[in-house]
Amino acid sequence: MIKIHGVYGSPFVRKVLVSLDIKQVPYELVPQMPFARDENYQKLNPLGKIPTLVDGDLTLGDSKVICRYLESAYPDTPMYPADLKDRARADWYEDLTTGPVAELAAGIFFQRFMRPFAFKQEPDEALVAKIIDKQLPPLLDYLEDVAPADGFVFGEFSMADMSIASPFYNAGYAGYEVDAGQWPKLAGLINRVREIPQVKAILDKEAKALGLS
Ligand SMILES: N[C@@H](CCC(=O)N[C@@H](CS)C(=O)NCC(=O)O)C(=O)O
Repeated sequence: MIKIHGVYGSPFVRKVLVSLDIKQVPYELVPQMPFARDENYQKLNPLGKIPTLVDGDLTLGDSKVICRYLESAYPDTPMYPADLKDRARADWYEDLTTGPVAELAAGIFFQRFMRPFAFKQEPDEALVAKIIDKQLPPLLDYLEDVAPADGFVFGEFSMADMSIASPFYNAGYAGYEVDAGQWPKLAGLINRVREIPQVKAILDKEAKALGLS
């Protein structure tokens, strides 16, 4: 059975688990905290980051690479659009949002959620303000152009929607919501993705894991 090393609450693990659930592929979630500097885990993933997939003799350590492998291995319920250019667009949106957008959202989550609750430290509000006021808005403007007024980016729900929405659930745990007045289509998309049954199920599990419900 496929093993996913990680924990509920990571925006990157979330994408992978949703993809597996939508494709109805059984898996085992092997608990692995991020930032653990665990030597055994670093043998699986030298970056020490979560998630890591282990499928027999295959070990992969990045959510984008894992999701693309799952798409090739289990194509019957697609998570990426079939059209060549749309597929390239989906890859780009996934790279953008799993990279720079997720890093900024993770900054808010880390400062306002992890520091006070996990490390008993004060958040660096100056850093949070810089992210919210300066660094995120140009990316949100771009995503506002990508997001549809209704439905999903490529019609059917796909990894593009999941990748765009995922970092904002973490920022949400830290009290940050995309301003629906300024970025209405993006805010609407994030809410619609939350209602996908497999996404909702994972979000419910992580709310329990994070002590939020
Ligand atoms: N590009 C990676 C990012 C993974 C990532 O940054 N995961 C975080 C947890 S949410 C992590 O493990 N951080 C620990 C670290 O940076 O050492 C992916 O998409 O899987």
